[in-house]
Amino acid sequence: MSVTISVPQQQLLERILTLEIVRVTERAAVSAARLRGHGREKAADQAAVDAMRRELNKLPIVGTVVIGEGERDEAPMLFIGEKVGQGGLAVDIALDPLEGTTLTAKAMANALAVMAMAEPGTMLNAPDTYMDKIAIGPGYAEGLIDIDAEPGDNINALARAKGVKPSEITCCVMDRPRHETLVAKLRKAGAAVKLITDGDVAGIIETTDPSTGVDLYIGSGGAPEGVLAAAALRCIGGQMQGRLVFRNDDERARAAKWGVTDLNRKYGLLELVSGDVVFSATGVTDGSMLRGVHREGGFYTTESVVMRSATGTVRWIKARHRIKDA
Ligand code: VTB
Repeated sequence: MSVTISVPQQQLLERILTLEIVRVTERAAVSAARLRGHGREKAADQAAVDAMRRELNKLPIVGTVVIGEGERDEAPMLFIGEKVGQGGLAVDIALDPLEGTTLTAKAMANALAVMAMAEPGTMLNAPDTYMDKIAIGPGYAEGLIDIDAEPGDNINALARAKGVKPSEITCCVMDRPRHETLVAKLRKAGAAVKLITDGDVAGIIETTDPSTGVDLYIGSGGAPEGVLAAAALRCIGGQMQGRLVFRNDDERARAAKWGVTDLNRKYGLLELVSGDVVFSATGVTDGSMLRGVHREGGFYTTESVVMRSATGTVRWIKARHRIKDA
């Protein structure tokens, strides 16, 4: 049931939700972590989906999944359009209960449980296609990098802005044959390239954290993941651009169904996520920014990051959960 609430109450609820949403990603992470290293992508994803849905349904929200596990006919749960929550604040939800199913199945670094909640109608309804993405962390002049510029020009601009040589710039790129030319161009410009097998939400967030050593993210990955990463950057700062990539008419039709009219549009950060947003991620496997789930004595420990765009507050939350309750 939806209730009408006044603006101050709405803000209060949004603040409360900032801490509530971490429970959702924590639970998803703990559930998926039980299947780390077992080679069962689907089972790990399902465990995360079930847990996330259970927790979402406890929140005081009227939530609509706008980025989820897929369309209703292909995803029994957390499908696009699914309503979740107990009733309360109306929010749109973008989620990836297990970002990095393969990373989890192989017990490799950087698998996350991820979710964002935003004002209704303010996140791009990204179809399940690829998206070309480019991102850097905060503190640079707006427009320093551009998805349409030559990779070498972006490297030079970033190196100049940082006051370093291009050889001191590190780019994160997904290790895919489709990126061969891109990687060659980045290296020709003198940059170092850190190749990742999966998980570009983490790859993009890494650009915001100097301790990761990643300065620029570039390349194509999932469009839904692009919106989730944009939600994080809206909170933590940074720049990002994206453009949907269509491989066939079926994908173009999907885009049309979600209201995308200009198929070649270049989306800026504020067009990917325009409204106030809260974002939460919990580590499933150990990663560059978040430790994964560990078993210590009678507890599971989790590490999460929760952020809010309205204030730019970023919280790292370590928690322990009694195993018998988890
Ligand atoms: C992308 C990326 C994700 O899977 O969707 C990728 O955005 C799939 O890409 O972070 P390929 O089709 O090239 O394998 C992830 O890496 C993990 O879900």
